[in-house]
Amino acid sequence: MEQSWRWFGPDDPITLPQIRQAGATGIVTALHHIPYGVVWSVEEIEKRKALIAADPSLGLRWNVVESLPLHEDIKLGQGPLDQHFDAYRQSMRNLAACGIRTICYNFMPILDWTRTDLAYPIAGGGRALRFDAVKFCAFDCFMLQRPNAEADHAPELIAQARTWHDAASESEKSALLVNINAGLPGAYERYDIPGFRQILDRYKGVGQEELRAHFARFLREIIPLAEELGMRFAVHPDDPPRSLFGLPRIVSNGEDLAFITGAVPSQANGVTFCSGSLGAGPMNDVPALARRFAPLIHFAHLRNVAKDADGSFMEAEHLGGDTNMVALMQALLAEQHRRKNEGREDWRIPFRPDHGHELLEDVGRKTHPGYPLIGRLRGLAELRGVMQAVSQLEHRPLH
Ligand code: DNO
Repeated sequence: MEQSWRWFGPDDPITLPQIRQAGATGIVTALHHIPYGVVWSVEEIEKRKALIAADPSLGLRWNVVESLPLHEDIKLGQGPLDQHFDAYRQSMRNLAACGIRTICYNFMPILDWTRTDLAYPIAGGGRALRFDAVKFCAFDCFMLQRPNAEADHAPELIAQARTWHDAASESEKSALLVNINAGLPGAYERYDIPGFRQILDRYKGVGQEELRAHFARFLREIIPLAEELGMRFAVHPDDPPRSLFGLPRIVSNGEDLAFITGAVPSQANGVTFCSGSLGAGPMNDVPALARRFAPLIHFAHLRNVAKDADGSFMEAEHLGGDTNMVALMQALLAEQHRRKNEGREDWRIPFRPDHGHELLEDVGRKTHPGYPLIGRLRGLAELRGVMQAVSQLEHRPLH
């Protein structure tokens, strides 16, 4: 397994030497300054690559793109689609020309990962990300006032949400809006309430069937070229894996992954196995999903969540929470073993500690929500321990 780390580029307050000290050698990054839909030029890609490799003593390399984002039109199935697909394919050619071949992307409509709290206090003074079903319901029903929103939430939740909303100050409400928007790195698109209503309006008529059809079209447009270029595409699951704002979500469970990987069957059409996103769904047995889709796992995000009965969840310690991380690691190392025995050169699965609690000096530092230094360093260290133990006990190759 290739120990990797998400780096947001030169503006990230976490430096490359710090990442090396955390023990990672793979750098997962993206050209966040380029707006969605615009081609990534060879020059821009080379610039980022050179930055990562500038100090050879660090031994870092750009191993995964996260993400090569899709223009919203592609998800909506509207607008100048041919132009968008051409631009996307050109970025793919340019990345392959620079030797970067593993690409993470998602197919979540409008919002990427969604939380209601970005700094929820944990014991001892640290902070964590949290999704609170009551606050989310309050936002949907009483702040956004989405028509028929009540139909999508349990009556007990709506009652609690009303109480929260009636008691909340203006600043608590605006913080909630900011938090719900926070999962959009990169193009930094942010919506206010009218903006939200407008973009939701554009999705009228796009249900699960339509969104799946748009996804299948995207795959037909890009997977043949990915095969030609020797690239591995890896879709990131929905986070959380449930419908939000009445929008369909189609990368949430085993059935969804089977549809996607079956739509254009190919080694190039694979999965980013995000244990935290999948783990937030009560229907998902995370290690079983890893075993089921193992040959198509091109990249792994490892983290854990602790779920509540009402649909809320907390981001837990990497080895805490509801997912058995040892069983998951066993599945990933077994898959690596299989790849190595096949004689594949690319047998190592890149993974990164996903998210992390803000711990110690992390608190108050302006890092991206979920991406502090010490919390992730701790997560990676714990995962490395599990990896070592499983590989020794089961005689699996490590790296
Ligand atoms: C959250 C991340 C996601 C991921 C995208 C991939 O922390 O894992 O934002 O980068 O969904 O496209």
